[in-house]
Amino acid sequence: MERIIMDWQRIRSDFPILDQQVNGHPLVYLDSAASSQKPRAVIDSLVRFYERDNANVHRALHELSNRATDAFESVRGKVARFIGAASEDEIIFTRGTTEGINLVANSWACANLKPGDVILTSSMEHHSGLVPWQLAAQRTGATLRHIPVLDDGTLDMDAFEKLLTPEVRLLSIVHISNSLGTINPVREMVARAKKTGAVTLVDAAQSTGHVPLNIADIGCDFLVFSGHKICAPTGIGVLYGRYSLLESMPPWHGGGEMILQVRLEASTYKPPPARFEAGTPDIAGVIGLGAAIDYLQAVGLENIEKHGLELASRALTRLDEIPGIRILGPKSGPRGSLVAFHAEWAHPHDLVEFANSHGIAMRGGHHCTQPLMKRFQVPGTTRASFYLYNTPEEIDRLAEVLAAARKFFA
Ligand code: 7TS
Repeated sequence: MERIIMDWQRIRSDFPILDQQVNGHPLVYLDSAASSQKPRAVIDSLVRFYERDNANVHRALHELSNRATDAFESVRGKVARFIGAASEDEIIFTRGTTEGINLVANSWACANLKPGDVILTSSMEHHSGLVPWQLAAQRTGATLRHIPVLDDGTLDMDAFEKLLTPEVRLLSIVHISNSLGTINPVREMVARAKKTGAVTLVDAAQSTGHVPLNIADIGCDFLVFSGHKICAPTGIGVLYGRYSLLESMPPWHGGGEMILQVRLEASTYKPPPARFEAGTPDIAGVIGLGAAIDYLQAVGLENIEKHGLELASRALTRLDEIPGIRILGPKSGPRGSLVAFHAEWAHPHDLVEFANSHGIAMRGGHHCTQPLMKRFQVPGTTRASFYLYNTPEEIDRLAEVLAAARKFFA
């Protein structure tokens, strides 16, 4: 088989922001799990849109509005193909993962749940996979259950089997943990939950754009992700919903463009996806998302996945050599392209500041997963997260700076 050697340095040079010095050192950006950088192709798509085609969509028949509408709507199909959805009508544009989950919680959950019903999720969810369900449970009288996390950072699948009783109406599960790097077996979990009749939602914020994704393969009813984590602008995200479910759901936000007919007392609504997209959408964001998907697909999701795993494996090996560093999450096998750790000789915030003074960008703290920090009895962690523009040399630089930090703090 022909082996394709990817030129990751060339890919890196597609990202103008990376070519700079920070605190006198070349920037090493290791915070892509929080937000990714943008390639020139995405930045150019925004400039082009605002310089040539900018107008509101779906409203007018003038040339610019037609162009903007065509460009906007063409991305819906592109997203559907990108994630293997059956139809572009199953793609709803949101502000991001958080808004997608809140939409399902406010629309589907509030319309369908009642006292006695159970929402099953896990203890490794991002806060946006916990709080919307807490609010929905408070409003409907439903109960929350959480699948525990084992010491190795994987889900307790025996507990999952026990918690998955017929009362479970919804399973909401993160695909790749933003704090552990664990890849959860979402396909198996969804299949299992469907047997008991539960609706399923997958939080793919950390997996979309990092690994090949296919809705038909996962089999879930809902899937959410954020554009800004996959090289697209901030403020745009996607909720995938199975059409038959979307069709049965009431609107969440009311306003322009989601209606068929408005009377003073009551209104009728358009079918999905328009029903869930009230008001002027983030038109430029959608166009940037389309450019980001084109970019990622040109590099190839399999290549990006392999590169991410290579970087994470290198980081695991190099960090393991530094005394007093405890790595959270799986130590071997497949994992997301991030490594989070606790250094017994420094608080995460001090460590992140030290790294920053050497040009390295990381995140320190609870990463919006407070229950998980409690589970592992750490005040927070330091997290290095990678994407297609990172290189093995940057991992070595991270190890070098962490070794210097140990000398400095210890
Ligand atoms: N779910 C997961 C698994 C996430 O990692 C994040 C963001 C979200 C949901 C929320 O995404 P948003 O785009 O709506 O904010 N995670 C992180 C992070 O790890 N550091 O900053 C944001």
